[in-house]
Amino acid sequence: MTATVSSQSATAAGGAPAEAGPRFPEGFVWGAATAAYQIEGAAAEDGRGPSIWDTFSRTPGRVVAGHTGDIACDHYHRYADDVALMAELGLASYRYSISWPRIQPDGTGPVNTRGLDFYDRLTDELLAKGIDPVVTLYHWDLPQTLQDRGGWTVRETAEAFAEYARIAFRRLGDRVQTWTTLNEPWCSAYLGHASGRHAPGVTDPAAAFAAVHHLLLGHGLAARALRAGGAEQVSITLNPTAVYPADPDSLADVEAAQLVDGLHNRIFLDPLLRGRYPVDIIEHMRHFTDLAWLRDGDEQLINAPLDVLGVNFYQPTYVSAQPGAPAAADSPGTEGIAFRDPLGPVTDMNWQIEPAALTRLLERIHRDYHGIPMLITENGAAYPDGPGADGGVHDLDRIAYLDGHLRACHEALSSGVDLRGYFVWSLMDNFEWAEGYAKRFGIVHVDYTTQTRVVKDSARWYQEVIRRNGLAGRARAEE
Ligand code: IFM
Repeated sequence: MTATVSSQSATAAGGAPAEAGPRFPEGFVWGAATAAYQIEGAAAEDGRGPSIWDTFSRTPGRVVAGHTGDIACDHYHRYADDVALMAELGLASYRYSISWPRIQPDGTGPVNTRGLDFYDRLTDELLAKGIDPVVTLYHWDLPQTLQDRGGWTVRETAEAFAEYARIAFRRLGDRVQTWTTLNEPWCSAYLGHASGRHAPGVTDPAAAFAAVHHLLLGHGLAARALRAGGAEQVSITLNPTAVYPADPDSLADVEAAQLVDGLHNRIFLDPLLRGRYPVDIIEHMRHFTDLAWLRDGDEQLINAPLDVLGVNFYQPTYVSAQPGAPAAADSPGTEGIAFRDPLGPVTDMNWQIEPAALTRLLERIHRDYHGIPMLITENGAAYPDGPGADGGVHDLDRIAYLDGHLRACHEALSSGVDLRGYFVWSLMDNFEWAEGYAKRFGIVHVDYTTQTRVVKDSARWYQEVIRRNGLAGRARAEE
């Protein structure tokens, strides 16, 4: 299904023609996203077992200021108020993740029904307020017991993941239509196993590639289990990036961009949507691993039918050839390539702001992967904002970021991309992984001492976008 889009014109009160902004297709889904470990807190409550992020955040030096997700936004206890806030903002959908160690404290074996009860309550609360739940099964909080047995570097974890998916679906499948298996396996594999900036903190390229494969295999096995259980929509969320050669006229830079695209994007997209790892990337990985983990039939399992692809987008990537350069810490296999520092405006994460890169990325995925329907499952910006003297949070820079990226989505829709919806990251400020609470992505501000929520101006702006199913017109230059 490709929706039609419009850019309506309107007449201003005084009768003068006013430029109206882009409108989104009817049924375009407006949502917000969060993840379990980043907001729930209640880390040791109701039988939850430890995850790799509990271990990692307790390890000195891993997370800014020693922050942990022990309390986070206390959403575990405040979920009803948070859902009321979502309803007030007019969200049609809410993307949350389930904490595997709440459901199976050891990753396999006994099911902790009190953990399932929490997601039952949350789901019912959402539905009672007319908000459609979109569930992610894995947003990085692997049960520590599974890590102790090898984590994502071993096949057993992929098999355990399918069983966990079955358990979660059995409990919530009567109310949740959209099931996302993994969030950003690139991060789990590369940040977790190459640079070690994320849990479990491993620094070994071979382990990173093994993790890529077992995450994808886990997705394939879980997707089958979900489908067999009757799931209506099965998806996975990736964080693909638009990769550009720093100098488009340099053949060496173009080749560097192709390799980075392969290691970042095609290594996931090709097996998922074409049933084969890209040949150039298989050959490249042989420099680091014997690929013993790749068994006959695995690629077919990974190629389980997908109803929708989740796309998380924040920033583009620019690379150039630089003979002799070591691999970038987060990107194993990129020896001889330099990643350019951001140019122009950046967010508080030092991430380059370039909305046009999102349009280009969506168009490229649409073109190369059979027009797969997509959802923007995350997009947003961190800024160091907080309540001012009047008590409000006037986050104009975040509004500008979101506005620009929504226009980029509209552009993609206009060129025929099958984009079904947009989820802002994030509903509220939360635990930003290795950055702890130092980076604020929320459209709702959280005071971590009092747990007070303050609706930022960006949330009010988003509320208005949702209400009109579109963006405001841009001021017209005087003629
Ligand atoms: O906070 C994260 C989220 O958990 C996954 N995607 C990127 C966000 C911002 O870093």
